[in-house]
Amino acid sequence: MNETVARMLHELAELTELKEGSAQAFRVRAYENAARAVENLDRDVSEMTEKELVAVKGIGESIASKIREFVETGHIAKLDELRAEYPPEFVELLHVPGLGPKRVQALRDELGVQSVEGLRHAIEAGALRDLPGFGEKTEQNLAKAIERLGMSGKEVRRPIADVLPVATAIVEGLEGLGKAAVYAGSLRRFRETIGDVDVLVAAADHRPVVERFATLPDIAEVRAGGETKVTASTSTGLQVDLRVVDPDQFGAALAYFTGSKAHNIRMRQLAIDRGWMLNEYGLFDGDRVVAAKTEQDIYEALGLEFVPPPMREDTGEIERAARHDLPTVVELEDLRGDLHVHTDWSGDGRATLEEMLHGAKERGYAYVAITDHGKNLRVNGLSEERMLEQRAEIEKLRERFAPMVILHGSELNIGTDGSLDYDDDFLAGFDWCVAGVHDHFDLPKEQQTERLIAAMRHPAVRAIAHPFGRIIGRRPPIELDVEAVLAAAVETRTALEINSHLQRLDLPAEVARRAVNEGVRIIISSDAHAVHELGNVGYGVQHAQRGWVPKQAVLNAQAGPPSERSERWGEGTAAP
Ligand code: DGT
Ligand code: CA
Ligand code: CA
Repeated sequence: MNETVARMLHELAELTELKEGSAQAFRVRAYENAARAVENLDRDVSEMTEKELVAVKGIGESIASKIREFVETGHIAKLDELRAEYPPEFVELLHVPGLGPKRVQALRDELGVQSVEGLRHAIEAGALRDLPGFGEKTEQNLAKAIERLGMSGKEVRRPIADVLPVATAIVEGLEGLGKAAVYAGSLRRFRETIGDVDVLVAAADHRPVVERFATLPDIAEVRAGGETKVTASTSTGLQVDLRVVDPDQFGAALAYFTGSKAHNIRMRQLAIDRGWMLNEYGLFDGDRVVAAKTEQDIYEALGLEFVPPPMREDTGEIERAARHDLPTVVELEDLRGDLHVHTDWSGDGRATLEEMLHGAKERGYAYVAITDHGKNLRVNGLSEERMLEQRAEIEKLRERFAPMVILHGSELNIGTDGSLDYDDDFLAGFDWCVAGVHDHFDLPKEQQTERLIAAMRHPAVRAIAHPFGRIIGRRPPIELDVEAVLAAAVETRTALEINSHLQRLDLPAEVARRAVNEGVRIIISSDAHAVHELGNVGYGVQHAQRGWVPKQAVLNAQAGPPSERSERWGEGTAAP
């Protein structure tokens, strides 16, 4: 329940900002703080009284009563009111880089723009260049942003970070009504963007499932309903398809609705080659059921190795699975440490050093690197002095957390010329540093590439954090000569990160796949700023599977902490 409540509070913040602008900035902040507080609670809000809620730091009386309202009724009247005033297509305008509440309002009031698609038309008609506060340059920038992020067009896809929490809440709301409730489709394959959510429930009796589904807090409207198949949409306009299936046919339905369509077509052809038939009800030889109950049964009956869902895109996995030669992709249990973690020593961290170390220890890690921001990050970087203080603090904690090894490092900022935050002597004092681009995302390709490679050449830089700097659907990737970057990573033995933050998932999967083929080392990091975010590596792992990343290529899947510069990972063994 906490995640759902936090999501509602974030939405309240966003819509309040849209409506009131800076006049109500304190209220916006209050919603944001409360959302954070709820995310970090270790109790479920549904079990807390209003009084207990108010006692939580960051939650005031008015918000506590809204949380109780939501727990009791599944609605927040204030939120419903704001949603009616600002429909989801309109709110999406806020996510166009360069647009804020003020500009969005102006677009609506002056030009009648109601959606990103509407904005695109207005730009094409040249309507923005004479609008006060906009101008020709802004018009061009907005056009470019919309195009690069693929925000408009017939098929609207949403960033996975916006969809996964909703889908998870829906699936949780359906638990206990049958044998299993899961999401399938592109979400289970962990695509970066999602068209719609496909939910499957295995239950003999479909009625209670369909009834419960319609009452879930996230479901706003049921658009088309059959006995076992319902299409609905959420309060933010996301489509959700529900199917209730016979438990004996669950595996067949799961395989079918997980897709991808291209993967399914190949599977069905394999069945036909054997004189069988494959559909969402099972694998059949005439009337005889060959397999239906589990996905494993179906893959096995077709002579295939089981294919992890993120790999089901028909990019070679069928052939490899038929030869029983799929690469053994990294799994969550393989991770032995986390090499990119923040604390409240830099201003954006929300947990203390000790809390983060506890969290790492509880995950059973053999090692963890504390990598707070380098001093050039103006808002919250650490001076040399503070870094040394932190190092002394870590020294004191080492024994307590043994045998977990604590590395002291930093997330360095790569300057436009590839320079780093501290002088070489100081940098040499760290155990492990990652370095990332945090500004000047618009440099031309050549300069951006040189910048990254220059940083890789520095001996203190052991990995490049979130190499493309993208925020999925919000900020396009920086332009890089991928081939040159991968070659430099091999040459300098610098690892490339898969940042697990759901909005980043950076390296992109297709680049990760190329990287491991070249022998580049990968780290899968949480980039956690709070204890619960250490668990985000679960996302990073699924994303890595989409990039066919094998365990051996992952530096933090190795037993001990990285001590020296690592070998090219594939040396002496065949590439996956
Ligand atoms: P999305 O929603 O665009 O992000 O992507 P998916 O993959 O979730 O696509 P969706 O929701 O249209 O369909 C869910 C799954 O159902 C899809 O991955 C495979 C299966 N499916 C849908 N249409 C077809 C079809 O025409 N043929 C086959 N073989 N499978 C299909
Ligand atoms: Ca879908
Ligand atoms: Ca669908």
